[in-house]
Amino acid sequence: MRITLVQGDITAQHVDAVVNAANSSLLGGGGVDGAIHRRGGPAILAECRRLRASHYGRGLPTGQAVATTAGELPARWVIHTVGPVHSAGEDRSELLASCYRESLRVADELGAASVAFPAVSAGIYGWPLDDAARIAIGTVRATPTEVTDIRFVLFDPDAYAAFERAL
Ligand code: AR6
Repeated sequence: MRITLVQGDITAQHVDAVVNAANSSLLGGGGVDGAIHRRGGPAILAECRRLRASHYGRGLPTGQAVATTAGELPARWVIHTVGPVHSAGEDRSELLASCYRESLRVADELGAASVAFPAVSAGIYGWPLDDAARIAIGTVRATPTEVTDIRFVLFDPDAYAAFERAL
């Protein structure tokens, strides 16, 4: 498995699957989620709605992952995962680790060889960057998977620097 860091926009990545830092509703939001739905077009949301109606009536639980089409993105699939909101009073790092493990499990089910991850929970959900990066890199390294190309796509220089330190 090769892990690479890229500074840029995850929606532009030519990989088999891009991971979306979604919320439980699966119906879109800001940050990465907003960008993926904007650039991927309505097919993604349509499939998310079907998933809500069939399997996830109460929403996708935190720490889990599920795949849809990637619509008009260069990728084939979007793997939606729901990171935990950071809490100063409670250690939720196991849930954040679960996002990476479950996304890789779904990628294996799909047969995806290359996967791009954003810094899940490190934006609107308030996770401190260094901690988020350490959990992301540590979990991916420790997870057995058939995925051979893992790309962390960091939007800004601070996030890139945090992932570089963690790597
Ligand atoms: N490509 C790569 N990284 C990005 C992009 C992009 N296009 N846009 C933002 N980032 P966030 P979260 C970075 O907030 O913290 C949504 O409303 C961003 O700078 O997207 O898990 C969902 O619907 C940050 O480092 O995800 C949820 O409600 C990282 O991606 C909630 O936000 C994650 O930031 C999820 O919050």
